[in-house]
Amino acid sequence: MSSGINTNFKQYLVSAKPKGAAIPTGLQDLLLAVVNTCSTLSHEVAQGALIGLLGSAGSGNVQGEVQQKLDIIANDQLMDGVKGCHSLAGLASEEMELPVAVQGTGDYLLLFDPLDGSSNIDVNVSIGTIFSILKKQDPSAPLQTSDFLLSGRHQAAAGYVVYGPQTTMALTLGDGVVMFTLNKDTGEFLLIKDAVTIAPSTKEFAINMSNMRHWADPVRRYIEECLAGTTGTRDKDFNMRWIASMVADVHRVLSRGGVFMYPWDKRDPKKAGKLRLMYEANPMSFLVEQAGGASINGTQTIMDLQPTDLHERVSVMLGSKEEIDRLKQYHS
Ligand code: P6P
Repeated sequence: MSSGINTNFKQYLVSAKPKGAAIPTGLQDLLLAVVNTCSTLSHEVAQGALIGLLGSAGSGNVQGEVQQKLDIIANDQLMDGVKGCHSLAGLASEEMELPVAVQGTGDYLLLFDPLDGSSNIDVNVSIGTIFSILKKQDPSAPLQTSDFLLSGRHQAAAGYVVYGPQTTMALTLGDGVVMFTLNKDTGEFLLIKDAVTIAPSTKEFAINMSNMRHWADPVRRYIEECLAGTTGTRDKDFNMRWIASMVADVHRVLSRGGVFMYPWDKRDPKKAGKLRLMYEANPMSFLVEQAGGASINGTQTIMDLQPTDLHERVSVMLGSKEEIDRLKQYHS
């Protein structure tokens, strides 16, 4: 079956041939389990207060952030949803300090931010699930935390599900980007775009401007030039967006181009940034690169970074290639 519009996700997985080869059945099963769980999460997120799911869980995560009730529910449901996947050696989550063995051995490692942007839940702003699937280097060896410390180049698949006016999934298997939207009447994700591309140029940037006084000079220069537009050195005027939900901001970039930035700032002596490499920056970078965009930490390509810690943070600048090339030049 060719992957036409309205193909459902299972039909897509069975028929797609990324890089000319069928998707391994173990990866198909894992992706189906993740996406089916997100279909359930979409319904629960939409019910919110009606089923008592808003507000804080009264606990903190490994990041020191207040956990929302839905953060924990999403984390537990994803763990439960994939526990039967025979190809899944183990998983790691933003919400858990240590990885969890699933089969212990197997071809794949799953990493996820179960509900990114969860501080927006209580104010009804789009949030989402981000996932990254790594190829385990030695499938037969018992799981170790170090197994997860692979660069983004080792991803077999990456994607997100944004819970907004539509529940839409973006997915890459290393051969372009596809998008599906959830038919809430049937619970099926249906293909809506089979070749997502990011325009190389843009007039739109996304950054939290309240941090401006803390930025490094190259970021400040870039944003000041965008703000000045044609009254300064740029040949166009820019618009700004900031949803404060990475999944929603990146979905906009994938949908109509743009630049998304969360750079490190001078308050952070480690020069890391806020966003996490393994289960936020890497999966989003894989999608953006596969759609023809670029993703850097200022000086380096994010997917080339060799992680040293499961929860390490990274400075993120991603989106339309011409703008990311300009930012890289300013950082050189
Ligand atoms: P700020 C959400 O908490 C998140 O991790 C990303 O989804 C989002 O891009 C960023 O933080 C927003 O951060 O500092 O603007 O609230």
